[in-house]
Amino acid sequence: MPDTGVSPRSDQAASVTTVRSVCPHDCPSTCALSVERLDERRIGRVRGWEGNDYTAGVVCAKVGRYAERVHHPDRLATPLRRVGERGVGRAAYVPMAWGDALDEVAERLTRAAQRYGSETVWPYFYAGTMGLVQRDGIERLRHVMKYSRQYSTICVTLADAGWLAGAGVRRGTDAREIADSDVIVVWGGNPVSTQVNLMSHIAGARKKRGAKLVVVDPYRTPTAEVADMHLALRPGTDAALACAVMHVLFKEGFADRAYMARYTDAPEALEAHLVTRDPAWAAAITGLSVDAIVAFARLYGATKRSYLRVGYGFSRARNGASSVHAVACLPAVTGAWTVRGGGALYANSALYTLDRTLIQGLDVLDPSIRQLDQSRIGPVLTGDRRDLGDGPPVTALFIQNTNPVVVCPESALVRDGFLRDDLFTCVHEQFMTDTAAMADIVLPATTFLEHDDIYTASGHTVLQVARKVIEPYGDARENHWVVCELARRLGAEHPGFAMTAWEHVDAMLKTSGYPDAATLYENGGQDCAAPFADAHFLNGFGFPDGKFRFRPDWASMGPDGDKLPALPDQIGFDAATPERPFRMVVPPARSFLNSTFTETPTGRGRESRPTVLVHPADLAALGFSDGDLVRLVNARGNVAIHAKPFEGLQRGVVIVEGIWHNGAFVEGRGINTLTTAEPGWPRGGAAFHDTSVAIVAA
Ligand SMILES: Nc1nc2c(c(=O)[nH]1)N[C@H]1C(S)=C(S)[C@@H](COP(=O)(O)OP(=O)(O)OC[C@H]3O[C@@H](n4cnc5c(=O)[nH]c(N)nc54)[C@H](O)[C@@H]3O)O[C@H]1N2
Ligand SMILES: Nc1nc2c(c(=O)[nH]1)N[C@H]1C(S)=C(S)[C@@H](COP(=O)(O)OP(=O)(O)OC[C@H]3O[C@@H](n4cnc5c(=O)[nH]c(N)nc54)[C@H](O)[C@@H]3O)O[C@H]1N2
Ligand code: SF4
Ligand SMILES: [Mo]
Repeated sequence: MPDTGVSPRSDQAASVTTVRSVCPHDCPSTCALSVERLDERRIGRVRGWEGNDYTAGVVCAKVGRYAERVHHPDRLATPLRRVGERGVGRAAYVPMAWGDALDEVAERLTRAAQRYGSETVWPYFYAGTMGLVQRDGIERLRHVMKYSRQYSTICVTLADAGWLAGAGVRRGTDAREIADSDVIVVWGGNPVSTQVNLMSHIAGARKKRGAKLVVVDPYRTPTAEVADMHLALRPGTDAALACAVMHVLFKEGFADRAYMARYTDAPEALEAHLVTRDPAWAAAITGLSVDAIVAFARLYGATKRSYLRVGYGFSRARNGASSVHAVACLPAVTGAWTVRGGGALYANSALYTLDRTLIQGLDVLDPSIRQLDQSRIGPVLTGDRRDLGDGPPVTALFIQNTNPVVVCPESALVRDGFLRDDLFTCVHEQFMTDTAAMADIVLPATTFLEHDDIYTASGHTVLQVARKVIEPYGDARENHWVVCELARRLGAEHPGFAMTAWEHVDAMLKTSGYPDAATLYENGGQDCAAPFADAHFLNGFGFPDGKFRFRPDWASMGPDGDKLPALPDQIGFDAATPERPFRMVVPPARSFLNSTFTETPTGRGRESRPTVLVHPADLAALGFSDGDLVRLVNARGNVAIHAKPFEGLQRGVVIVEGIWHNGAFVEGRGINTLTTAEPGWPRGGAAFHDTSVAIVAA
């Protein structure tokens, strides 16, 4: 019998039901949820839905406690008009009616476009919710109105480029096959913190077959802590490690030459190229020992049942695409792709063949309209001609689903831009974030529990839909409604503005050849997993000749393709210098999701305060002790932060976890003050972990 998605719970009052939903956050897990509905306005506990065999009943602690967020007393309840200074927060605003707020936003966008042309308006969004209707509907408004386009570079651009350079298509071995793996390598990812379900699949393989877990990460993350082998390399040196591992694979007979002859482009050239990339060479670059590199290569090479989980962390440097490509070559050398439990997964996004035309208004996209780089919002708003070209300045922003004042690099520039007197900003948000606090008009947004949507997943293979679980908080409205109401006032015409969110879900599913929305909901989603031979590329990789590329065509991928090596190799990055001797990595915090959950009491409580982890010997050499306030400095600015000794990293490397809001820092400047907005190679992408700093007294 199909699960209707709603069932009474026997151990609670009759009115308490559990309703299925989907976690909307920007996380590869896209968990299938089972939400306790206490009444039409309140939820209780959120659990993983057992009916999805990837989620398998597990969710992270922060979403388990979602009641804290959705019923938070600081949720935005009404539209607000700013009457005080920018950056102050709630005290600077007074409530206003929805109709007045939308009228005013529409009028300001129209006036800006009349003065400077439509490209002066920049609708700006990212992934607060990953639901396709609520996230991407802003694109439809943009394209109809010919507003400046957004090149979305903040997250996956570099990793995508690196993976696609070799494999040609974004899919890989199903994570459920980990049950049959003997070695699992988590490279540049921290699933204990950032995708907890993966850990339950890994735990299963360890228990069942004694599988070994290897983690490659510059510091001892919670995932590295539970691993059998942790390679704590210097940040940005992954390509050197991958090359040396391949050197050993070739030299010690672990390379599968028959596989390579059939499935790869240039095995002989690769082997010849790697002769000089031996473990001693890589040891000098990575800071790892020769023994550790050889031991890892032998462990990896000894079985074809090796599952490589490619994380995002090591792609977030200017050389990140070449690092990802080098690492992705490993299973193509050993032929791990040929067996169950073997191969690699970066993302499964190619499995969902959805027609997004109606939601995104792709039918009216005008490619001659300029495209601005999302991660370069600082330079864009401060008038950098590299970004604006000979086009007009950006004088109006309409923002949904993202918190750029906190999450974007070079945040001092971002802040300067938002403070411009001639800039009109409207932010649609759930909370008074640092970005909302810069807005002229703030609009209150629903959470995923208060609206309908459809969700793809990158870490698993199930396409899911979710319906509203409770009524919206206060006067909060969904993104889709706001986009349609603005369209009406702006005179934007498109059939997509006359449909409900659920109608969009249904229409997209039907035109894409999937079951309709109601059926998908009843069935708890649709598993889009590729057959074994496709998932393992036994029918070829994503190129016309079906061959994995050891020698990628970087030049065809973007304007900076010429900066990348012909065959996997270590190339330059923001190396430490005598003036800035520390390499800084700024990875996610376990209790936050980007800057989301920094508002919840347990999120904040668990993470305590912004902290820089420094090797004890470095801390002592600098003359500081545990808990001292220090200053991290580079050419982009400085950040005062408390220091903590930490042994789980190399000397010369420092870690600052979490995207704390700026006000959590003693001097109000957040960590992205120090990160660079220089685009990665070959086609952009934010390089958050590509930073060198000095540490001085605060
Ligand atoms: N709890 C929590 N979960 C999250 C998020 C969060 O903020 N908090 N963010 C979500 C988002 S948007 C994303 S994109 C994913 C990110 O998920 P992940 O795939 O985990 O990627 P990152 O978080 O960028 O980085 C993970 C690890 O990469 C390491 N790393 C940094 N530089 C290097 C390097 O040069 N080499 C190697 N080998 N490792 C390096 C970092 O130390 C970190 O431990 O997680 C999502 N899930
Ligand atoms: N230092 C450092 N900076 C980083 C990273 C890092 O690792 N280190 N990671 C980078 C990465 S990978 C990413 S993806 C970006 C993420 O950056 P963002 O996409 O900005 O992610 P969040 O900070 O979670 O902000 C999302 C906002 O959307 C709001 N929101 C959620 N749902 C809805 C909705 O339905 N409607 C509306 N209107 N709003 C909604 C939330 O309240 C939240 O404030 O950050 C990047 N910045
Ligand atoms: S692990 Fe990721 S997808 Fe799952 S509930 Fe937590 S944030 Fe959501
Ligand atoms: Mo991300």
